[in-house]
Amino acid sequence: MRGSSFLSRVLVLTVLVLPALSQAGSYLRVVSWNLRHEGWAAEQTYLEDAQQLWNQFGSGSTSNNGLDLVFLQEVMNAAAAQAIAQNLTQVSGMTWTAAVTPLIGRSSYKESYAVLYRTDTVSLLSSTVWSDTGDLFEREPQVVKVRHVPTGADYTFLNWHTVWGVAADRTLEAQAIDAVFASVQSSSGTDQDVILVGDHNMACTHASWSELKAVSPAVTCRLDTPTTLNSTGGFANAYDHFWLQDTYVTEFSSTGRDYIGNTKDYVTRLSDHAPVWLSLYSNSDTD
Ligand SMILES: [Ca+2]
Ligand SMILES: [Ca+2]
Ligand SMILES: [Ca+2]
Repeated sequence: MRGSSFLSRVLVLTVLVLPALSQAGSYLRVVSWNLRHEGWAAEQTYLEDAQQLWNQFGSGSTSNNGLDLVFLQEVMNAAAAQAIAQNLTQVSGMTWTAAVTPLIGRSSYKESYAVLYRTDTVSLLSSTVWSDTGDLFEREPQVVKVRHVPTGADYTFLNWHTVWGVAADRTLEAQAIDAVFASVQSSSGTDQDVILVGDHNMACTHASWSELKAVSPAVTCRLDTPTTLNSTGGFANAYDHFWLQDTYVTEFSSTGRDYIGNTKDYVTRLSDHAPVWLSLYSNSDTD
């Protein structure tokens, strides 16, 4: 009796102590994706969109399933984003929810942005739209503040779909986004981690980004790989990026283009952009 009582006390102590000792770090797994006029009649493959997101996170076919946070561009109505969140809940077995911006654009053609997140691993602190004084942007960015629940780390994302227009229009927007980045960065006394995501319609090696790169501390492009698909399923242009300040975003772990099983089928039915992924590792909220 005494022996088993001692043993059970040891077991109880072990169970109580282990969680306190573990202090495990955790990855926040992020995807950004231009879905191609999502919600229009030809673009309603919501279950397959959710399967692509959940099953193909990471650059290889054997990557582990799962992700936590998704930024979408070219959302044509709120119901489309909500439908993808519902299908993510079904595919993953975790609860997903969405926050969708109003439609944004200068003409009758407008798009929304959306953020989708797992409620068990991500707290949405705010979702707003940048106040575009002077109308510098066709689609001013969505500003999203989140907290990674397992570690408490906070991040601020700018979700942005740059104008298409002509090359000069894109250059003007690229040369204006540095002020948005710097303003959002300096407006928070508690979170330093600003990450610009989205479809930027220009390679990040283009000279038009020099002002963004010159923000202090320096902003660097952490993904430079072809992400758009031509009609035969070949990768074409490196338009989708993650921009961040290495000085602050020490949580950066890795990034890449999501694996796509059949690019011809994918470009025909799902999108002309691959999803791109970002992993952020933290133990706690540090800045
Ligand atoms: Ca932070
Ligand atoms: Ca940080
Ligand atoms: Ca689509």
